[in-house]
Amino acid sequence: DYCLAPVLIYLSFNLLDSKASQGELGWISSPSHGVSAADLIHISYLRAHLFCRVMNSSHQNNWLRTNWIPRYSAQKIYVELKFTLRDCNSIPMVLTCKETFNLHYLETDEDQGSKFREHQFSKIDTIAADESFTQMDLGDRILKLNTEVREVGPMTKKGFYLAFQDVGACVALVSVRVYFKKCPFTVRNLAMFPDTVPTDSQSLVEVRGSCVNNSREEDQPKMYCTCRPGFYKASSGNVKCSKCPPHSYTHQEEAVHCDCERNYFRAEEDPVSMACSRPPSAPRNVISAINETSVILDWNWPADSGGRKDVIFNVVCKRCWPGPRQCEPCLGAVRFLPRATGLTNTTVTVVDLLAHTNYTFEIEAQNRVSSQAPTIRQYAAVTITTNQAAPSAVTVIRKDRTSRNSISLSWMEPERPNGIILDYEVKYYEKQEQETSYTILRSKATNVTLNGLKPDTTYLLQIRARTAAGYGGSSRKFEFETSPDSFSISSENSQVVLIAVSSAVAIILLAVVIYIVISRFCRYSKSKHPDEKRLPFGNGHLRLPGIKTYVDPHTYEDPSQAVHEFAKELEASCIAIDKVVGAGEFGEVCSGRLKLPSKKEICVAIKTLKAGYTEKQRRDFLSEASIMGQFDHPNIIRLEGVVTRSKPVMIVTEYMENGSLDGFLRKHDAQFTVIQLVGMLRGIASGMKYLSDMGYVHRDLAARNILVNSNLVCKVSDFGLSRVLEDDPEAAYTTRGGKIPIRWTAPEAIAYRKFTSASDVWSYGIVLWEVMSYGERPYWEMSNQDVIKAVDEGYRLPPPMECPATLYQLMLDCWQKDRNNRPKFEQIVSILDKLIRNPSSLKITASTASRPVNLLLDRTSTDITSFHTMGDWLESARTLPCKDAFSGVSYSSCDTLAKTSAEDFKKVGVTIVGPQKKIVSSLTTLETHSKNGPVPV
Ligand code: ACK
Repeated sequence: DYCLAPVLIYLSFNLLDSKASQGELGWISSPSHGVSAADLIHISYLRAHLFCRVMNSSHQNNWLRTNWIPRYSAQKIYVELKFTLRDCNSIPMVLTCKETFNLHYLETDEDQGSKFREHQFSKIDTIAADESFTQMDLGDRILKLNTEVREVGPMTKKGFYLAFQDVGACVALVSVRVYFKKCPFTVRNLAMFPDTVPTDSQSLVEVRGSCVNNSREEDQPKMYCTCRPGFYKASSGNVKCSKCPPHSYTHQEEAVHCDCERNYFRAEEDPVSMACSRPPSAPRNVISAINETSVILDWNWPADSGGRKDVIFNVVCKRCWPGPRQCEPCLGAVRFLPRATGLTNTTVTVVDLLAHTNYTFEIEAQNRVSSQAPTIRQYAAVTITTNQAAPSAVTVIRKDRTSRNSISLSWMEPERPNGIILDYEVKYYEKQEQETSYTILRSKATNVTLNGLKPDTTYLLQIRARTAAGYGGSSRKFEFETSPDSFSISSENSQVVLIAVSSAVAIILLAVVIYIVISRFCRYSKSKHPDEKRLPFGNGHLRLPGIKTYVDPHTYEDPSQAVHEFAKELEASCIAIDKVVGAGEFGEVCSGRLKLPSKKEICVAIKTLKAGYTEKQRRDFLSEASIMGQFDHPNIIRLEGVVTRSKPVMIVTEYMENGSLDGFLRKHDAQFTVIQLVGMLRGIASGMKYLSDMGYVHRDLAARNILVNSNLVCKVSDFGLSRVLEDDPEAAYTTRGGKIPIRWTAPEAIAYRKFTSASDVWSYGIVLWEVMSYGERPYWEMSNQDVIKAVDEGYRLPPPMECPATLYQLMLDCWQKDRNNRPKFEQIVSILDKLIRNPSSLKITASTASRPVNLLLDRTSTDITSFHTMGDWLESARTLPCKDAFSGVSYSSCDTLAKTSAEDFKKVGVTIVGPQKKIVSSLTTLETHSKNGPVPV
């Protein structure tokens, strides 16, 4: 038996850690208005005590005193301060400014409460900002983050206070940690070593030990109290030193944490066990898709995210002119959707840009340590030129009729309208008045009659058109005179009369010919079965007796015939366009009013086909109307009609005041009751049931394609054929060449384009998730490839925050790999109906996984993943009666689960809320496991 003499490790023992305290520290300040614990501020990610009275008076003497700190066995204590100190040069017009503050202490045998006398304190040191500070760029202010450690002692009394004296600096004290070091009692190799508190931290302390009973001493047992370089120990207790995490080091012994390597940092809330990280590199491959005066920017995740997952993007817009560095920040009118800063997705839409203007967008990547890094911005830039222009000038103006007091004019639409012409501005004045007084008239039509003119007077007139892009150029000045005679018909006008008469004759002849052709064709059509001119409905859908089936407009030889079969032709004069509400693939989407003869005026949305379209674009555009026109359901957007016989070509639908569901939910984050959300979801499911009954497969069901009206009724929209996906910015090309909105699409549809109502059910599950997370992007910033891979490997989106377990179960059911196991829309409607009737079934929430840091791949982030079998989980939850009751039970649907009330759980012995929730989560997960093998959720 013998004793070795190895090394013992110093551990540091905290006497005070301000950061560890969640609430108020209760420190006192003097004078009381100087600094107080209430002066807590939040700077970037930091919480700090602030004293900054540099503007107040030239003499400052502010104190902040800690509570009484018991000394225990400490002899030497260490005070570690983290603070930021404002650079005096950066503060204009200050009365007083220091870049230091003082650290004091006072030893006492007992707590003196709030009694504070500054002269009793002894100064430990003047604390100045370290040279090697890091900079945090907070807008225009530069604050410097410092860490300083001071050693005090040996101490003799039972406890002590620390105090911070500010004599006119601007300091934010971020944290105060007070600790001492000791090698705790240990038994090693048959020798016992007592608690050893060193009086001096510099040298190794020799610790003498004694042999345990029944062992023999050959040499006196000895150890050394130290902590090896490269290792650290963050907390007290009999645990080993840990190796410094990546990108950190310590050269000193007895380290309580490791310092970050150069250019690596720790965010304030990072644990010391976490690797040091650095700011991300710039985003990559920025691409822009310009649509008139809006642009969609898309980029790739930075090659290096700095070792962190909390990367966000900020977009800076600059308007530029030709020439070097001729850019200035965009004005406030430019809007970013969803926003310009703090983006977690790699895309943003910028709208309301000026037409024909150059812009540069800088996309910057940041993470939580970016603020500590030297101010080098990591960004990628893209320069674009918007391509929408205001309309060109009106060039052709005709005088139709003049009288003594009036004149009637008409003109032609500008050659390049560049959008829908909202109205024309007609400006006129007496020639001899030289524009000092003029009159302005607005006209929606291309003609106007100016009344109240003086007889026999010369007038000048200019016309300009207005679109969403603004006013076009003015026409040249047009001169005309009022006549002394009333109703004199000009020679031009007699030509017009002639042209009108001959046109009328031609139109009548044409109408007669068309009538004969159509009536023959109808007779021919009626002689055949209706289906003979249509293809059977796709996707193996069986025709249900008594239910209309959807007819694919592409099966018509002439698709415009389909439009006229399913959509009502409207007169353009019945439609008044009010404003542009959005941009579609084929042109603007406007709001307006439709007034049909002998009907009430209604609000409508008007989709327009922009000028310069090809025949194919016209067909594709109108195919949406051909599809929509076949549907008649309260949860499907209603088609009012189409305008195809005049330009612009338009599709007119009912107006949905709250726009798209995704944007609507984001705008009203957390503002609805679960019942309201379920009501919306029920509507969508009911609309989808109707579509699937008709044999129509939507293929692009997503919250962005659902519209919401003022009564919160949700309606399915965005119908079309191949173009649906071409149109959708979410759709991406797959390796097989098709364009698919990956995040919303079922695996079999991605893999081999198997689009069915069952794949629509998968998408419905994603919509369900979008609704319950108030418009969160499914799978967040994961790339499409990663989404495909993860879904294929069995990962599924976690439950949104506060999501009722029943709804999460429904999502999981919709995301069954085998499409035959997914519920039908009819079942979904009935499940949701039951939930609405029995709201208590919505009270049990699924495991509240807010956005997990590691997204889907973090198996440990949700408790429901940690148990391979329900038995495992129950074992761990120590709810044995419950285990007995549940083993062998399989919940196959939300339906059954909904009936499992809190009362039922009580019956089997689970009374506390936590495990109850866990059980629900585990069950929903295990159900998925049992069907598909082990599926981590
Ligand atoms: O989110 P939003 O306001 O709602 O922006 C889009 C935009 O047009 C482009 O699609 C809006 N929109 C489309 N159809 C309608 C409609 N029927 N009623 C109201 N807004 C609509 C949509």
